[in-house]
Amino acid sequence: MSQMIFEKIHTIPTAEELLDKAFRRANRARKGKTVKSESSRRRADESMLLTATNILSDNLANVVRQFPSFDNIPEFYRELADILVGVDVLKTNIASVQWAGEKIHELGRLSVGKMRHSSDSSTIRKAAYGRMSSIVNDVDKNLRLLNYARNILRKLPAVGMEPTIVIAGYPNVGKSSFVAMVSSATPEVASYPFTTKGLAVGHFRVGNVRCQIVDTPGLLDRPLGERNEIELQAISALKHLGDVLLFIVDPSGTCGYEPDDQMRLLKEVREHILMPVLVAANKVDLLDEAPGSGFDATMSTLTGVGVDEVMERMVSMIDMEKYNEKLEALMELD
Ligand SMILES: Nc1nc2c(ncn2[C@@H]2O[C@H](COP(=O)(O)OP(=O)(O)OP(=O)(O)O)[C@@H](O)[C@H]2O)c(=O)[nH]1
Ligand SMILES: [Mg+2]
Repeated sequence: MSQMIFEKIHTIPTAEELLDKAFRRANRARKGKTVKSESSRRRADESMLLTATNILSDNLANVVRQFPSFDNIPEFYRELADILVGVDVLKTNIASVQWAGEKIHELGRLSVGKMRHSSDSSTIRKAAYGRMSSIVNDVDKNLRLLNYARNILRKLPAVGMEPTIVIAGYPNVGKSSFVAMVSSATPEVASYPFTTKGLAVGHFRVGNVRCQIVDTPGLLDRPLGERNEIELQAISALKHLGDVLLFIVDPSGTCGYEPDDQMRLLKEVREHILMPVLVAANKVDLLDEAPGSGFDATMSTLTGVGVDEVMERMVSMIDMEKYNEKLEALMELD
């Protein structure tokens, strides 16, 4: 039960590619037709123009159709699309492409009508070709932007409706290491901050229940307005996805940040979310003594010590009753 609404958007052609394709097909439509008499010449021009018109308007309409209506998609995906590209930007560019497709359709229809009352169908066809080319060239920038957006949006993970653990914490504390250890996901792990730049979803099973775990980018303790695009994705996941949150702290400080700063972030996060939180101190393999107070669990995502216990506690914290209510609410939306 997981789907990703941007996954099926195909590569979006440039103006040049569209025009090449349309005029190539149009030329092919002429082949085989004799051009001896005026009426047969007109038929050839008509068939060329109709072919070019259809290819262009169908392809442009198809670009538009592939994008979901941004007003009707899950909040989580709308927010991500807004962070990564801008929903208004997307809508404006889609509208331009739609307009171009309709304009070309109309132009083709009118020009074919004109041909029927003219002795010079070829001039009419060439004039129509010229105007179509300029309409398509005008939306080249829109097509390119939509293709750029498509390449970004299709990388978003599919998020299912399964019970969900979201991981959060400062950069470099071991979030991805934890996710890699307990689930099917293989996130990138590295010894520098902001390694994780987007969201990743892994799966695991508890008995016969399938759950998912969401790895998020690191968050710094700072005002919302100063957060970068990478952090905003993490916040979006916190707001919309989790049934329970694992907040990882690195009390060793090898992540490059003070434990006090990390604890301040925890406080801020708690103020903004409703789900239960488990606070785990990580990298205990580096500590000589117990990691101080404020932690519900300790672990090392390097050696594996304590990881199973953290996982068991997280799963037991998922309020299945609440989860089922959420699921029912989502079903009703469909
Ligand atoms: N000693 C020790 N190192 C660890 C442990 N867990 C993770 N690390 C190391 O800490 C660094 C950061 O780990 P990641 O899992 O990439 O951390 P992250 O929180 O996902 O980082 P960002 O994605 O950048 O926010 C890596 O070099 C890991 O090998 C641990 O328990 N002990
Ligand atoms: Mg990471």
